[in-house]
Amino acid sequence: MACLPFLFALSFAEMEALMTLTRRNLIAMTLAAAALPAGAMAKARTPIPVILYTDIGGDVDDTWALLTLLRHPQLDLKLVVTETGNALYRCRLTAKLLALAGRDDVPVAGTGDKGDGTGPQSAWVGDFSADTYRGGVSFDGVTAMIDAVHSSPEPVTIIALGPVTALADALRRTPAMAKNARFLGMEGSVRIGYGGAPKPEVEYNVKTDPAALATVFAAGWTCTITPLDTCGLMVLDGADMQAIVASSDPFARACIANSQAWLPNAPWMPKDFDLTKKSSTLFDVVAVMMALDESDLVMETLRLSVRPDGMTVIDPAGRKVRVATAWKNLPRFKSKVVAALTAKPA
Ligand SMILES: [Ca+2]
Repeated sequence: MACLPFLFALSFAEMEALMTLTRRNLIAMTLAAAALPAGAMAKARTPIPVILYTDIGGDVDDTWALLTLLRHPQLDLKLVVTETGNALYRCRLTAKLLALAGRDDVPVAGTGDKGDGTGPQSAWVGDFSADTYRGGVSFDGVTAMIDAVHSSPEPVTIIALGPVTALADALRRTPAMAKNARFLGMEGSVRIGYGGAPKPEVEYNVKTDPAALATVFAAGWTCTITPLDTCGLMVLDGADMQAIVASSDPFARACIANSQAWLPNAPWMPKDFDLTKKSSTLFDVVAVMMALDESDLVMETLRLSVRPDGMTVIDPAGRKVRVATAWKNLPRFKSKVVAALTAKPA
């Protein structure tokens, strides 16, 4: 308020000039902040406790998402829980990525069938053993998740990157966990389908277990999603992809190496798909980044219901969900992801 007499003394033109200068300063400050390494940004914020809940090892985007998360220390990763069975393989992959990132303190827990330890990214996982992983690998992810939420002094953000069967099990077993957590998921399709298709369609994570997402939506916590409307458009190409391909950063190298291991085992991908020019769709990276930064997205609060066929529909009888329905600035979002994955440690 002390500046008011000074402002009243200014002419309209002078006021306008001052506001232009202030806008420029704000833009400069924003750009400077965006250019800061993740570590420097972390000092400005209190870390957010996070559980990553993922079907990593099926599509490769979960791998990109985990590595993106690990480049943001403002997200304090407490636990990774794998979903949709084949738990030994998914846990070995997760543990190897965490070890690569120097985060082998993070426990990893599988759910569903243990499987034989192999899957689409096995060529990258190699002979990495879950037995010697320092943070520990276990196979009761439901209990691990409940315990991690209950023991956290701060509310936990559960970032869900796959079908939510085990998360729904956890909620049914311990409904009170919703009081100390929020849900942030890559789930559904509201107005746009895969690859920007002009109509919504059934999305894989929801289709796999629609009742589970209905249970998650029925819980007493905040629900936020990136549906296909936004995450389905997240593909790196052009200069963005070249920056990843050319980088010697171990995170960027791991993204490329895992994509190369995975591609021959992803029959839905085009046979001539060229990973030197374009990434696969990085759906899950959007959910991870939203835990910190929604500034590049249009957020709407919509009442949504989950239909038994897996459609997520706007419905006056549905529950309120915060939905990333469109992009404000997808190029800027992509550049943030590229910066995170190519930021060589100082
Ligand atoms: Ca996923």
